[in-house]
Amino acid sequence: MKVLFVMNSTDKYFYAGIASLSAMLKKHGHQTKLLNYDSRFTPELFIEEVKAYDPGLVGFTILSYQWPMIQDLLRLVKEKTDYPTVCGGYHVSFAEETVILNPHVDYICKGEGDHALVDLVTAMEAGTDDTKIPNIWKKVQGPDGKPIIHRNEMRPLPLSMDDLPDWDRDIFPLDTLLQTEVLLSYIHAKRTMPVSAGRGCPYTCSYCANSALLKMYKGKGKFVRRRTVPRLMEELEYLHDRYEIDQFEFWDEDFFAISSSWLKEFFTEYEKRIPVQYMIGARADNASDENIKMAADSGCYLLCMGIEHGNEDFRAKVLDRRMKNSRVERAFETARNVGLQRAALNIIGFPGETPEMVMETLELNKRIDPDYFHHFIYQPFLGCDLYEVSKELGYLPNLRYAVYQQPEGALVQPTLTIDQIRECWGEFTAFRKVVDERRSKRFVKEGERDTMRAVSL
Ligand code: B12
Repeated sequence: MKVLFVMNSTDKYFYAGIASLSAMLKKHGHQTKLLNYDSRFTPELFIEEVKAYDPGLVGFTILSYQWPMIQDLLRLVKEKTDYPTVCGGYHVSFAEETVILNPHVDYICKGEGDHALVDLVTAMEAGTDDTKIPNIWKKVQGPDGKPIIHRNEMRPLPLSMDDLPDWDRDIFPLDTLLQTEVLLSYIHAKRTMPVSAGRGCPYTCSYCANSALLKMYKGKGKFVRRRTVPRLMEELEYLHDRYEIDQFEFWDEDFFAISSSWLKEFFTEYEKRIPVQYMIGARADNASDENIKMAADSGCYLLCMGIEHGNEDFRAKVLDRRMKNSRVERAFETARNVGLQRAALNIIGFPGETPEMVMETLELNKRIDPDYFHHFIYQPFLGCDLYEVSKELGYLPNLRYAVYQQPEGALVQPTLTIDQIRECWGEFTAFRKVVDERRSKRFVKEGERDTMRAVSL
């Protein structure tokens, strides 16, 4: 069957979810295509391209902030064509009832869709029963005109990550993107390829979808999974040769949150076999001196660490993120000493925060003196514990789109007004300029170009 994926992203053109699903469908003999509804499109052109492909199924991937736009696209597809529609992605997993009740949605996929989508497409093609596929919900019209929804159980998580095929990168206009240097979370002047060593994170930070995913998959198998090192190396070698890339960007939540034997094997093999540098993200409390040093020796050039908040107590109690500031400072210092560049990620505007507490975050960042400094406005996402807290307190902003880089997108709360956030935001932005300038000067001094400019995440 021909499956057409639709996404709506104006910033990121590569989607791990679509890359995984497309690879799996192709492995099972199906064809895929992707339309990213960006500024190139008009509704007319979009429908023209949908019809030209003539798919058996149109699949939408949805992050929460994309849902308003995706609803417009779903309506277009249903008003202008007869193609069945299926929705998946983070928003769908946590707002499943809302999405399936949308009149233009036929199926949804809850959670990981690799096997579920193949099962659905196989059943649709064979004309067999598609109402009992685990992870898939189907909506049909009842005799009284009211919708009947077949809500199915979650299937166990795939046992081995090695059984899943490598991401399908060819579904994305990758060459163009590599050449125009606009990819991923940074603008790189180098050809950079996103990769993933596995899936899942063991932590339950209250602002992240992960806590909700852990609950959703409870009893369904191991959530934190890694590919075996030989299998991962095979893919890295292949990608390096095939796309002539200069560096890898790992998208794992916390690269160090895995057994030390896996890490040691990875670092040893990477150093031996992969001739280009790479970047990773990790929690500071897992970034031990030993891990940082091994990573640097093997070719890691950038370590991104989420600090999120400078007040240790608030970070532990409200964000459910228990780590000492001394640990954070140590990780940044060790990383600098072994020659790694260090990125710090921070969030402003949590429920119950005050301007003084926001400034504690800035103070901590000044102490650790990062090479890249990012700050975002807290966005409450459905499914996360902190969304529920913000909702109960009546703080949810009345916004159609998530705005994580504008103070106006913040929670509406008495302890931290939008005006106060604006002031803090100004100070954070001023610090970011200092960090950027310092980094650029250092690169010039070292005879290198500052090849990477951080953009929005
Ligand atoms: C890696 C990552 C990124 C990467 C790349 C994301 C990408 N485009 O692929 C970068 C750093 C670029 C990034 C950016 C952002 N991210 Co991000 N990111 C993640 C992270 C850590 C892992 C995501 C991932 O790769 N998962 C693995 C893939 C394979 O899984 P998947 O995408 O869910 O796809 C599976 C299923 O969902 C399903 N599925 C997905 N689509 C479809 C479609 C169909 C038809 C079907 C049937 C099934 C299906 O099947 C897939 C395969 O099993 C998560 C956090 C987490 N704990 O998971 C946040 C997360 C996804 N990010 C999030 C957000 C909000 C953002 C940003 C807006 C920035 C920000 N402020 O956080 C930007 C948006 C950029 C964009 N347009 O993508 C939120 C989304 C919350 C929500 N409810 O929408 C998350 C959950 C973090 C959080 N705050 O909780 N992110």
